[in-house]
Amino acid sequence: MKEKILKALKESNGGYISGEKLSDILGVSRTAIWKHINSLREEGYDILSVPRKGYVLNSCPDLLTEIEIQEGLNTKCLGRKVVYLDRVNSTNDIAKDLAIRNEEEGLVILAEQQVKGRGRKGRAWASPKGAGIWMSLLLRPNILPIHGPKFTLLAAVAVAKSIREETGLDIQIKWPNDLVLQERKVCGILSEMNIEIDTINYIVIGIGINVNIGADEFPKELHNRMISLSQVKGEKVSRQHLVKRILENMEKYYFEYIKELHFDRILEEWKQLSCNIGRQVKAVYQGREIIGKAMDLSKDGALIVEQEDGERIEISYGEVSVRGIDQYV
Ligand code: BT5
Repeated sequence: MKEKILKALKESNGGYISGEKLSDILGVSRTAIWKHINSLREEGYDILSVPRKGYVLNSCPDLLTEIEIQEGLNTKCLGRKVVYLDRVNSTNDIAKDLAIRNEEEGLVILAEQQVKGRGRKGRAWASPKGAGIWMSLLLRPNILPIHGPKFTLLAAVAVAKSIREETGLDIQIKWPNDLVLQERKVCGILSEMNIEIDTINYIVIGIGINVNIGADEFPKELHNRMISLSQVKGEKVSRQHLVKRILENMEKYYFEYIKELHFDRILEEWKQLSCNIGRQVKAVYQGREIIGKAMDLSKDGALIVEQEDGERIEISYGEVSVRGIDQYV
């Protein structure tokens, strides 16, 4: 009912709508309407009531509810269903649970806070309440599992592009799954796949973005390694707008890729957004320490590093530190 009232208020486009009319359309008493209006106010909706005129919606809070995300969202699949939760362990875990229960591709999980947000290899991901985007997307691409890792690169391009479009900030991608601003991490992506020999059952793409987090809200030990969009922009950034933009861009790249399995365009965009290419990097790969210059990406998305002796190594998984970032100086 609350959502129906909100929808009616939004549809009246800044005009008044009387309690009587609302109660007629929705078939509940005016007292019930009033109670729901108060509950919406508690969530942060600024709803004015004027005698003999009715209610008018002045402004909406930056919540990531289904109704807010779906408003004006231009996608066919991603975000068709949105599960919005206040506090979860990890949005990826919820998405995986629902995937096993045959939830359809395009499902989006969003939470205000994660208490056990995860990075790769069980590392913790700080996800303070109300100030970030902690989101997981469910995809079911009908392609061979060998192509799975490409979705992390695809997501990195889609998210970086969306952040650039929404904020104008000069965000870059650090291979394979970090987005950085001013050499600090602002976003991480965690893709998890469930496969059989020749089939991908599902991929969950977890995206964590520090949006409106103040420096003092980050864990102390991460202070000098992470940053938020608002810190760099100098003002708050709309989470709603950014989520919608990500879903739209992500869907565009995803459909384009699975239609023809051409990865070249995504790779080209990835390279343009990369902070690795041309820089000194260090990695431990297959038990060997590799130090050299990042030259390029292979057609499958591996990072090609040229060592001092001229030998070129393709790093296809793991971590790569970039000189100047990651305390590698
Ligand atoms: C990642 O792992 O960067 C993937 C992070 C994915 C988070 C999303 S949020 C929604 C979904 N649900 C989840 O539970 N996870 C996903 P990795 O490359 O392993 O980086 C982890 C490292 O980043 C940590 O060890 C910290 O050093 C650092 N870190 C932790 N929280 C951070 C934050 N909020 N911002 C920047 N860096 C952070």
